[in-house]
Amino acid sequence: MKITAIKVFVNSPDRNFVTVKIETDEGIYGLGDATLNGRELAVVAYLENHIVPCLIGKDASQIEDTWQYLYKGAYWRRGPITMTAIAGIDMALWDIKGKAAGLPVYQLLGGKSRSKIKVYGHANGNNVEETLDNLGRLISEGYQTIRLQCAIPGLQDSYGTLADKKDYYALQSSRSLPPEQVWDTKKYLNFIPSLFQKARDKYGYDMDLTHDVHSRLTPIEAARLAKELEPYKLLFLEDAIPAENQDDFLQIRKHSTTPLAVGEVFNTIWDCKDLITSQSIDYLRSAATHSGGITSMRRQADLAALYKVKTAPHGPPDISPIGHAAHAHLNIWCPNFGIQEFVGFGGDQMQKVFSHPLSYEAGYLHLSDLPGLGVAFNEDEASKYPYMRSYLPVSRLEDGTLWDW
Ligand code: KDG
Ligand code: MG
Repeated sequence: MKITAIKVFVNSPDRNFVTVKIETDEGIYGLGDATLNGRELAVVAYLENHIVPCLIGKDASQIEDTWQYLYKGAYWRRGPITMTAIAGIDMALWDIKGKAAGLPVYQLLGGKSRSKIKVYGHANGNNVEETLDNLGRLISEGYQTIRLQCAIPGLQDSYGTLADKKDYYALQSSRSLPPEQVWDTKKYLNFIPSLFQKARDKYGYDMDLTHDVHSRLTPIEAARLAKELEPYKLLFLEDAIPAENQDDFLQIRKHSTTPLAVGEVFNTIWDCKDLITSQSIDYLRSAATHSGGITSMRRQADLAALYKVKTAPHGPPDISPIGHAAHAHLNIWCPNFGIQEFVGFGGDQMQKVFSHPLSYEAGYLHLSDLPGLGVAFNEDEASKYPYMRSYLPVSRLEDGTLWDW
């Protein structure tokens, strides 16, 4: 089966998505997600100028060889632009293989390890009361695991809160230049443990809780937070520090038994290799879309399994329904799957552009048995929503120093 054309779409139904469509001489086509929030057009250019010309006429069934060709063959390995572009191609090839076989992708991975996919939802608020109300609402919707974020008193626009936006799909997509937010570590560290204490006081210990630090602490500050959160028994503390120095996670470990999760900005197995083999993390949060696709995620999951690390794929709104479907197939298969982040299926525009194989019920996602990844992409509908320039925010300390957002 030969690749005859590769089309790259960049559209903005509710928010920007980059969609790869690979067509073959047998009439089967595959879809992949190559969305990199805030840097979408760099991936489009990489795909159109550097990848597409090399793949026309190639055998669409050679997924592994194509992955190696694009990874090793570039000489310039790794990085978010390259690995997101590779992910778009890789997912589309898995989609084609599934459709050609008449099987869902999870069957090609080895079949099901479970019947449904446990998810965690997000409870946010502009104050403690609002966050706890949202936590109560999610519990009543069946969620058994919930991420808690709250605006930090004295800091406007704290990460994870919705501010005046109606949902997550409307967040983080500023049409102007990057918005600037103010960060203060002392205010944050003095506040977060009390949020968790109030959550446990009000709702008890039956549900699991998580929290996303978004990489803003130093190792010793993160150790302090992890230690102070111990009484509230988190499922995990996410991105307590940046993972540029993988050894830094051992600092946190030395001081606390709060489980640690990291990985949403990882691009390859090399970004998590030392974290896994030193057993300094508990959950790996790489995303198929940013981490080289299904081929690469499967390898990361297998390495993690050897060291009792579970997978918890990144599931933000800036991954398209194709990327979420790729996670669902991986999650259903993966023996060491932990939990999937889930913030809903998006708004009306998205629902018209993409149809997906997932449904939510009482804390779990269910995956249909459609062949391939099971996603359809409506090109005519997508063309109604052209790309719109969009940036993630940046953070500064109160004196103006640029900080990690
Ligand atoms: O594009 C950045 C977002 O995907 C990220 O901020 C979301 O941290 C995030 C999460 O855990 O979902
Ligand atoms: Mg995160």
